[in-house]
Parts: sequence; C-alpha cells; structure tokens
Amino acid sequence: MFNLELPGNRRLTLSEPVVMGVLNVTPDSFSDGGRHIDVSGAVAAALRMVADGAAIIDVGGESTRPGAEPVPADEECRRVLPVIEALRRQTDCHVSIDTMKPEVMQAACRAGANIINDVNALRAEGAMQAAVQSGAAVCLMHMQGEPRTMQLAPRYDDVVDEVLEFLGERVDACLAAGIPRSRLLIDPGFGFGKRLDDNLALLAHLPRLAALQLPLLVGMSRKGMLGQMTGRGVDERLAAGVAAASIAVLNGALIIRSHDVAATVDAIKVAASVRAVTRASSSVTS
Ligand code: 7PJ
Repeated sequence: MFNLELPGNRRLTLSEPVVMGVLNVTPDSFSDGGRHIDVSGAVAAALRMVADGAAIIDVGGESTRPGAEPVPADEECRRVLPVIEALRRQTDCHVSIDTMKPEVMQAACRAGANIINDVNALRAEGAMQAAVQSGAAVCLMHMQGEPRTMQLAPRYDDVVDEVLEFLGERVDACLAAGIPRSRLLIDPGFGFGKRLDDNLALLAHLPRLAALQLPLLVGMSRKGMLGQMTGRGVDERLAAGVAAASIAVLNGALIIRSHDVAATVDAIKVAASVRAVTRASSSVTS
C-alpha cells in the first residue's frame, strides 16, 4: 500500500484510488482584453470539486495542450498564486501545481501547494533544485518532445519500454538529488507525444508500470484519444473519460486526473471494488 508523504507532516493515503480535479486558471477572454483572472470563480469551481470528492486540486496556469504557446513565469504566477492562497484559506484539500517552471514551483509551494505536477519531469534548468527545496511531493510524467510540437511525429519502438525507462531514470535523478521515494508519483503522460496506438498500448499494459513500485497517476479526461475513439468533441467526452478512468484503475492507477470529478469518483469506486477482488484471489493462488 502506498502513502504519499507531503510537507507539514501530512500524507495522502492511497489505500483506495482518488481523483485529482483539474483547475485551469487561464485569463477570462470576456473582460480586460483577456487579461483578467476570475479568482473567485476558480476557487468556487475548486470547492465544488472538493465537495464532489476530489482529494487533490491540480492548479495550472499554462496550457500544455498540443500546439499551445508558452506563458512567461511571472504571468503564470499572477494567474495561479491568488487561487492557491484562497484555496489554502478555505479548504484543507491537497493542492498540486501543474507547471514546468522552477519559479512557479517555488512560489506555488510557498503559497500552499504541496505537490508539484510537472509534465516535464523536472528536466527544466533549476526545476529539480526547486522541488528539493520545496519539500513537496512530485509527479514525474513522461512526454516525448515538448508541448508545442509533441504531436507532430511521435515515434516509439516499444512505447511501454520507453516510458518505463524514462520514468526510471527520472526517479533515479530525484533520489540522487535528495527527494525520497515516499514523495514520488509516476505518470505515463497520455497524449503527450503519443498517437492513439501508443496511448492504447500504455493503457492496456499499465500493470507493467508497477515495476517502478510507485503510485501511478493518469490523466485521460477529455483528451484527443477519447475523441479519436468516439468521434466526440471535447465537451462530449464524459462517458469515454469515465470508461478510461475505470480501466486505468482496474490496471492499477491510484490517482485519476479528471475535469469531471463527481462521475469519476463513482466510476473508480466500481473499478476499485472489482480490482480488490482480483487482487485478493491472485494473492491466494500465487
Ligand atoms: C496531464 C497533466 C496528465 C499529469 C495535463 C490536458 C492536458 N498532468 N497535465 N498528467 N495532462 N500529471 O489535461 O488535456 O496527463 S494538461
């Protein structure tokens, strides 16, 4: 059983899978010529996700969707810090900061974030040091390429082997830098430099990632892979996302990153109940 150690002697118990609710904090295009951040709206959305059963709120101020343009660190801070500070005052849920930038990691953790969710796996200059100093837990995600160009020509010989090798190396780098295993999460990075076949291979073979012996986070909510399988637009992928989350939990995922918290909480209870039976009977026979 996994526990994730967090700053301030807190911990996230992962005896059952949990949901990480996605909170995108990007400018409201309807006011101030697109520069206004609706802090109270963002906080209200987060509190709703907590009420719906989210264990973690993942706050992000820069889109990492394919083709998205980078945002400077000070602008990213301007977006996320007021939201994290307000959340800290109003709830004791865990808060992760979805960023690749060391400056944002540091400021967000000072403001009360206790998990760093880095789709770049702390490879940016200064990111590893920022994570060590913050004392926060870290989610290490696999990505081939970089967000702006990653979907142009993804290529793997064996996607599962390559993701495992990459994550293993990043785990070793964290351990060498002084981040203990008890603070690490791993994530195969669905949709990050991957074609549909690659995403499906990862989902089907997710149990192989258990070799790294770390809690597994996955995010497929609303992603293109669901659209490719169902023909649905981004706002019509709830059922597909819930199905994908259930399969991920059956295959060992412990944290599900989702925009649709209430539905995902219910779905993973079903999947976790079945997984518990499978595990109990396989431990008797093996
Ligand atoms: C992920 C993420 C993911 C982790 C995004 C989107 C793209 N962080 N941040 N895993 N995806 N750990 O939500 O469509 O899959 S942003």
